[in-house]
Amino acid sequence: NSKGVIFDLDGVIVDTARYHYLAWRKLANDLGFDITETQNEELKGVSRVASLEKILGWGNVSLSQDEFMEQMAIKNDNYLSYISTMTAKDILPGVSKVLDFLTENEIPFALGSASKNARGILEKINLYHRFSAIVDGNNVSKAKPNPEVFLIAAKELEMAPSNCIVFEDSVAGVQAANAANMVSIGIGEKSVLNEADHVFSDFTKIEIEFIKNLVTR
Ligand code: B16
Ligand code: MG
Repeated sequence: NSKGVIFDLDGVIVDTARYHYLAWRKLANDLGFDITETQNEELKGVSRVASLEKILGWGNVSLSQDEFMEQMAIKNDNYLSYISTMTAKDILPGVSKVLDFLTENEIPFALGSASKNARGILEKINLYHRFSAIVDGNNVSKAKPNPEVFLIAAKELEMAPSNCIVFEDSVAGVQAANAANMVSIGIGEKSVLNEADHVFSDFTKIEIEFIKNLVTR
């Protein structure tokens, strides 16, 4: 088979985006300001370091290098406590059906996430062993919208980038998939993800027939 599929994690397979938001919001509040849902869109798919830089800019707060590292650690601890009880039940509706179809048809799939917590989350939700390759925040040096994460995933799948299909919930991730010359499928709002080749509000809206057409083309 000549096609491969790459999944983002946060906001695509599980709804961890809202826990990232809660943890960042708590950090901002503790520093004396607030962040909005709209600002949060700009944090999706963005690395931990780049997220904190953006947030501090919004709040007009400057931190020493040590304080910066400390705030990142606090945010991550809070995030990890929010997701500590996560199980396979937290896999978003419609996702398992697509993974099962790919497995049954021997279409390899990879993870392409900005998160350094990706492997831990995949273990919690019992999907770790299902992926042919896992590329996460520990494996890349250039954050989305740079295509690096998806290009490494394609290489590990032994697929040409143009034969890869990417599922993404973030603007930065859709841009990364497009820059990698892959088919981009946005999961979320059409008005936000208008650069994607296709957009669905969630996986329950995706017919298996649609996936079949993409991977057998
Ligand atoms: P961590 P994804 C991204 O994951 C999240 O969308 C983003 O909000 C988060 O800041 C980033 O991972 C880094 O996560 O702090 O866990 O390393 O959407 O690319 O799967
Ligand atoms: Mg995401």
